[in-house]
This record gives sequence, structure tokens and C-alpha cells, in this order.
Amino acid sequence: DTGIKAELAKKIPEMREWFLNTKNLHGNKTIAQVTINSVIGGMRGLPLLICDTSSLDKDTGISYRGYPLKDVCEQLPRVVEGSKEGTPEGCFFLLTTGRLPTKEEAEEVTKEWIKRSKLPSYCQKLMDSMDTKIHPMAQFSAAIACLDPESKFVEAYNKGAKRQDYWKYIYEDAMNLCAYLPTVASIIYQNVFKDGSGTRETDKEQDWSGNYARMLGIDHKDFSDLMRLYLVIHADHESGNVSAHASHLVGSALSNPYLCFSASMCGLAGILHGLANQEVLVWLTKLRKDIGDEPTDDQLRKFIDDTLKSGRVIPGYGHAVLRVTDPRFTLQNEFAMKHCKDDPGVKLVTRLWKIVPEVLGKLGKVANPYPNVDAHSGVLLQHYSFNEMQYYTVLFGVSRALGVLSQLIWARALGAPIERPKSISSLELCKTIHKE
Ligand code: NMX
Ligand code: MLT
Repeated sequence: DTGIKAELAKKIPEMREWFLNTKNLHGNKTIAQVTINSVIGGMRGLPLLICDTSSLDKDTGISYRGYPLKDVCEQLPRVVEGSKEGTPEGCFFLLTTGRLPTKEEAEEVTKEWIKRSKLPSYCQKLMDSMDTKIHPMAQFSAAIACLDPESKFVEAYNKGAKRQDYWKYIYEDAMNLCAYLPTVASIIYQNVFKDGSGTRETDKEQDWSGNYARMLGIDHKDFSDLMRLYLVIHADHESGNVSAHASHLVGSALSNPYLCFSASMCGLAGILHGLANQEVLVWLTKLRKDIGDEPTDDQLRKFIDDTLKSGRVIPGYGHAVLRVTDPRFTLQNEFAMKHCKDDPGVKLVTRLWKIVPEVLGKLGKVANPYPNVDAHSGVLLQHYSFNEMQYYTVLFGVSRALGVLSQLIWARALGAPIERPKSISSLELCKTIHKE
């Protein structure tokens, strides 16, 4: 195995003890106040979840296990010969164990995922039977849910596994699911956008990203490196975002990881969440059609205004937590400046980075007028002739598995209880207000 399980087996008892003591000694301390705005405003800012895999700061962005994302990208070991990027497999090691892997440890994860990657034929049959009008994200979620018979957790539960051992089976499910993902995701691409005939076999000589790029049929060294970067930077964004929270909630009912991740992907498929990466490219394509590749600043301002007047948001801008340019945007822009700075889409996205915040800022209501991760990803993919924007959120989803599944292993390890917030009727809320 990879060493992750052994390391978890050492760390979990310490964390369990810490949680138990904290509950016993400090359980009734208040750490935040629930206001009426919290209740009717999407629970913004309330610290209601425990998440150790990553943490989001409004001014500096995401850190994985205490490492700012830029440092993660710089410090993950380079495993693939000639590659300038660390691997998502190394990132999974970091998210689960809390420690940066050595080159050998990151390689072990790659080998293990290759070993586990043979996708059951019933899942392939289900995917081949899907009508191409079903959105790739709906196909993705359905294909993952249909892998439910593979769950080692369900098997162990049915044989009477002890509660303190659940995490071991969740870990096995997480490893298998990660191993299947490049094949599942590329079959959808082949079926919906090509003639369904590409390879479905994992190449033992390649890493997770190299295999995914290969199965997508995009054979360019820099594209595999873009995939490595992409799959690392989209992996985790603490646990309150819709995709991570959906998985956590479903998992709290002891649903297995296939079902949890399937639910997570239904959330990622929302226009205000992961689907924004598709929406950005749809928007940019219209922009380029209407005002060309090199519009003036005034033309850009007018196009942005027209979008707002039509009652739509500017996709790829704004965030529920961040109050600065998303470092994931900046990391992609740095990649673009190295590899394709003269690409017309890249140039446009770089110009919009200045102009959209001016326009959104003037509205006076947008908490964060700066670009998020989704504002950049599409033009980079397009640079490598990956033009099928309806597919883009699947790429985000493959990456998000790393964070969501790491969080799920820890949630079961720490015995996170079933989630069940209290709801309150508007009448009760009214009575509470007038009692004061
Ligand atoms: N364009 C236009 N209006 C916006 C935007 C935007 N990009 N962002 C926020 N607003 C509006 C928002 O609709 C709300 O208006 P109203 O009061 O009329 O309903 C007002 O500004 C206040 O919203 P905020 O508090 O700034 O944002 P909130 O935390 O509610 O929502 C997002 C965060 C990300 C949902 C929001 O910024 C948005 O809709 N952005 C565009 C979609 C997007 O890029 N989503 C991807 C997020 C990252 N991801 O991958 O998940
Ligand atoms: C994410 O990556 O999940 C998004 O930026 C949304 C969020 O953090 O709320």
C-alpha cells in the first residue's frame, strides 16, 4: 500500500483523544453568534464545520494543511520525468496525512491508483447507454453513484465492522474511486463529444494526470502539466463550499463514498459553483463574437453592463468568502504567461481582470468584485484545443474528489455525527424578534 493508511492509523487515535477532551472540557463555550442574517443569508461566515484538510482565508486564499496553495504547487515533489508540476497524487497524500510526501511516497500513490483502476464493465455499460443530451455532469454523478456495489465500506458494515474501523473501509473506497475517475471522466468525453472509441485502458507508465490527458485524446506534454496543476489547485476549498458540504452531509448518514461523491458532483454542477467554468467560456465566446478579440476598454465595459442589465451575474467573478483575486486564478495566469501569453483568450481574460472589478465595484453590493478560479481555466483548456466547454466542470469534479474524499475519511475516523440543523419557521422567527 501507499503508507497513507499506516500514517492515518497513527494519527487518528491522537485526534480522537483531542476531540473527546475538547468536547468534555470546552463543549459549552460560545465561539460565534447566530444572527438573523446568518439564518436567512446562507449561513455566511458561521464557523459550523470542522475541516483540517484545508482552510480558506478571505485575504490570502486557500492553504492545504497549512501550506498556502502557491507553496503546495512549488513544494510537491516532481515525480514525472520532464514535468514542471507536482502530481495530484502527492496532493492527496498531503490532504489525507497532513504531510508533504517524498517523491517515493507520491509515486506510491500513482502506482496504487494504477493498480486499482480497472473500471467494472457494468459501469461502462451504463455510461455507453446514456443519451448524449444528458449533461456531462449529470452523467458523471450517475456513473459514480452506479459504482455503489464496489463499496468496501458497505461490505464491511454488513459483516458487522466496528464503528472505530469504518474509516479503514472509507479509505479503501476513496482510493478505488480516485483510481476509477480518469477512466469514468474520459468515457463521458469520448461518448458525448467524440465517436466513443478512445482508449479506456490505463497506461502503467503514466501518472493520474498523464493518463487522463491521454484518455481524453490530448497528446501534448504541456497539457499533461496543465492537468497536474489544474487537478492540484481545484482539489480542496475547506468544507463549507457546496460540493464538499454536500458530500459531508450525505456521509453523515453513513452513505458510502460513491454516493457521497455523486451528491457532491450534483452540487458542483450548479451555475453559481463549479459550472461557472463552463459559463465563463460561454460568456467569453459571446463576447468575442459580438465585439471581437481585441475590443476597446469601453466596449468591454458595455458588454459587462449589458450582461448585468440582462439580470445575469458575471461568471467567474465574486466569492462567498474570498475578498481578493483568487490565488487559483493567479496560479493559472502564471502558467499562461509561461506557456501561452499571446493566446487571444488569455489576453482577454488578463484584461478583464482589471475591468470587471471596476464595473462590479461600482454596483456597491458585490462583496468581492475580483476573479475566482473559474474565470481562467477555460481559456487555458481552449489553448490546447480542448473546446468542449460543457465538459469543463467534470475536470473540476475529478480534482475535487481529492479534497472531498480526504475529508470523508477523517469525518468517519472522528465519528462525525449525523448532521441535523434545526430549522425555524418564519412565524417562530417573527415571535423571537418581538420577544426581545
Ligand atoms: N456578477 C454580478 N453580481 C454579483 C456577482 C457577479 N459576479 N457576484 C455577486 N453579485 C451580486 C449578488 O448576485 C448579490 O446580488 P443581489 O443582492 O441582488 O442578490 C450581491 O452581489 C451580493 O452577493 P455577494 O455577497 O457578493 O456574493 P454571494 O456570497 O452571495 O455569492 C457567488 C457568491 C460566487 C455565488 C457570486 O459572487 C456569483 O454569483 N458569482 C458568479 C458565479 C461564479 O463565478 N461562481 C463560481 C464561484 C467559485 N466556484 O467555483 O464555486
Ligand atoms: C470552491 O472551490 O469550492 C469555490 O471557490 C466555492 C467556495 O469555496 O465557496
